[in-house]
Amino acid sequence: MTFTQVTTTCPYCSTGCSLNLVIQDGKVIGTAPYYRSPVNEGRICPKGTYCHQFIQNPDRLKKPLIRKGDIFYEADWDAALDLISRRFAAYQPDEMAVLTSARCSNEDNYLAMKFARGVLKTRHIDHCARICHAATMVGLFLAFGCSAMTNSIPDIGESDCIFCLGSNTLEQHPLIGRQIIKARARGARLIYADPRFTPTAVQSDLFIQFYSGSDVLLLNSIMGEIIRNGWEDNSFISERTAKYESVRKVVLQKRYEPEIAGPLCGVTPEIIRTTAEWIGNAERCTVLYAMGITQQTAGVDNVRSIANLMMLTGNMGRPGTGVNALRGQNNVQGACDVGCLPNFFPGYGKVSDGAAHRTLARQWGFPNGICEPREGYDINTLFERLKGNSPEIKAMYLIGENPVVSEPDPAAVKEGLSNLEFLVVQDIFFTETCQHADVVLPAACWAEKEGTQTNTERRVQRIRKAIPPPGDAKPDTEIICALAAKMGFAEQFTYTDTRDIFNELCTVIPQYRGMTWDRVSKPEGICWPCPEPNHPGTPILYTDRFSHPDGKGVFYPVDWKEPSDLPDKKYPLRLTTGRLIWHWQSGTMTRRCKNLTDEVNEGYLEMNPTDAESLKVRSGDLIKVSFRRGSLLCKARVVRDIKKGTTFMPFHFIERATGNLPEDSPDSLPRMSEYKVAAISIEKIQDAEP
Ligand SMILES: Nc1nc2c(c(=O)[nH]1)N[C@H]1C(S)=C(S)[C@@H](COP(=O)(O)OP(=O)(O)OC[C@H]3O[C@@H](n4cnc5c(=O)[nH]c(N)nc54)[C@H](O)[C@@H]3O)O[C@H]1N2
Ligand SMILES: Nc1nc2c(c(=O)[nH]1)N[C@H]1C(S)=C(S)[C@@H](COP(=O)(O)OP(=O)(O)OC[C@H]3O[C@@H](n4cnc5c(=O)[nH]c(N)nc54)[C@H](O)[C@@H]3O)O[C@H]1N2
Ligand code: SF4
Ligand SMILES: [Mo]
Repeated sequence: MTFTQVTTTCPYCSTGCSLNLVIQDGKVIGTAPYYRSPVNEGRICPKGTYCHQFIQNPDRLKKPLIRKGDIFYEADWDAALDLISRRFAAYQPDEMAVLTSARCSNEDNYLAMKFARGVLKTRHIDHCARICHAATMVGLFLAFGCSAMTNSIPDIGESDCIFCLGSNTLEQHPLIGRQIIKARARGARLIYADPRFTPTAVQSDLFIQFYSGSDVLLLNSIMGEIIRNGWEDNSFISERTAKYESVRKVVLQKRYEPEIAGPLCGVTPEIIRTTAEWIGNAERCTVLYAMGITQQTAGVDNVRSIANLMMLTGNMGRPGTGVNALRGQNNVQGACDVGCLPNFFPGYGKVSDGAAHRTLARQWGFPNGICEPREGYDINTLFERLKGNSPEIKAMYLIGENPVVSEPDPAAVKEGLSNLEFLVVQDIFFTETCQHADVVLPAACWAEKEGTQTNTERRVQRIRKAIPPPGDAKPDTEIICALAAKMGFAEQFTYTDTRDIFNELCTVIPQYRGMTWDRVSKPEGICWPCPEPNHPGTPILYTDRFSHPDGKGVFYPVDWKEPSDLPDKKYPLRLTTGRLIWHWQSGTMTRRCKNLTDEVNEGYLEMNPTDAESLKVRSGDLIKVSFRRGSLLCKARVVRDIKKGTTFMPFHFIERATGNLPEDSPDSLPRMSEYKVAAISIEKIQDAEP
């Protein structure tokens, strides 16, 4: 019996662990540790361990499908691509939109972006970063001039004080969680703020169990305490930052004193004082945050408050410090870097900047130019523009996203998709979103193609082909090149191999310019910025200057505002939604992995025993959860780990889709959706089965 092993990067979270796929007789039969990556040093979490199980699932899409009436018929590639090219050619650029995928490689996303802006010439391109870290992109750009995670994963283990809020790191980024454990073993402290007592809370030295939506209140109160005690870093503030006074004034207001702010957050004043003391006196403090911070109306405010706190205490630009906005999907960082955003070109050149536009147009050499130099619509605006009788957007090319499950208002998404005159969906499975398509294209999955992806710490790493794709499925890059060729742009889309695409994207992304395929193929990859061929990469940002032209970090005063959908008499409880360690997003992959579905395979609502008792609900009872915009049925799970008044639902299960959340935030800057704070009511429908 002979086995071979192929080293690759895990397809799930942005930690980007390396692992080996074990192959026998042309099939991937398991995973094995690969010890040489500094990211995970051979360890992987349950999703990584069983990541091979969905690859060979019989449900994989194997042929292009074309809809006639209500039925999808199998077609060959030529017929499918002919149809798509004819249909796309009939629309004006502004009538088309492309959604790309944080699941896909840099090369896939780069080509999808080049196709959108160069072939379709549309401005409308976006992907799920919008509903994930858009608040970070806006907030950290304003504060530091760049929105990326500041330090590296191994660096977190060097911290003395880790302040983790709105990130359930041990479940959602388990191998970053390992760095927390490493740091604690060295004597570091973990302060953890979350409405739920999660597995990350179990590790904490101080647990701040506060109300969802009160982050700015908490952060301002902590900063006020730090300043009152003289724990701020005055030399850092004066040498490296601007506009401090405005923040000082805001956080010293009476309303942020621990005695007043504490009870409003749902914690004691002592907890706030201790937090301030630990952060204010730590030699090296780092912040880890994720969706608990960004997926709120106040997302940008939350992010800017965190930046304020870290500048206030001089915890930037050194080992063990920084603002570490943990990205979500395996390649959401890369999809942003290569320009799959309505406002940025590759490398974050502004779309509306004439010079950036001219440079890209020249580099690509499309004879009839590229999209106009104007921002396109983000994903939320797109779905809005799809409403009604004569929607503005008429055709869409949707690659590797499942918005019917992942957007906050599934009914509106379904309506929008069915309003399209022409929808192409490219996926590895026939998803809930595919049901609305006119053409479905079968893509190869990550184990069936070569490429690179960029993890949360900006580390560009390789994925490698282990087996061929099933049936007629093809890598996303090949599909896009074939379609571009059909539409008359073969010249701009001819590449010898994936390496050739990578070489091109390195020439248009300044931060990647010094990278080569061989360099990123090494076990440690390379963290951007890597501007020149001999540059070693940059694991820590802002060591001597921030990315603003004057090199300064910018403070910004933030006052606390209440979340948009607060509980009232009719909807007395708060709902927050999120994830479980066992499952991935809309579940297309992990719900096809037996070892993971054996753990959990059904949605539920977690509630506190006191709330449950007053509603006469017990674990296992069927309940009706009502939102302002709709309702759903699910089972209750009564757990002590959640704060009274707050409930939690995982969003992985379509049958229990957590949609009907409040619409996107009125804060028009990042257009994030309010996934973390919604008001609900609960009604018992049926007793648990005995
Ligand atoms: N297993 C698994 N891992 C994943 C994913 C997955 O689907 N499954 N998805 C990936 C993706 S795309 C992302 S973006 C990341 C997300 O990673 P996380 O952000 O860590 O995950 P969430 O469960 O969405 O939310 C984190 C925590 O925020 C808390 N929270 C809720 N409301 C508030 C609030 O108002 N304030 C604060 N401070 N906290 C609050 C929740 O209780 C929850 O524990 O995970 C990535 N990793
Ligand atoms: N209620 C609630 N909803 C949420 C969130 C929440 O916390 N609560 N979080 C939000 C966040 S942070 C995110 S990031 C979004 C995620 O939203 P989505 O991106 O829509 O979620 P996924 O399920 O990861 O969808 C990815 C799709 O890509 C397909 N795919 C996988 N590999 C490939 C490939 O190689 N090629 C192609 N073409 N397709 C592939 C998968 O089968 C799947 O259908 O969800 C958001 N929705
Ligand atoms: S921590 Fe993330 S990248 Fe690492 S094995 Fe688990 S899911 Fe994969
Ligand atoms: Mo995400």
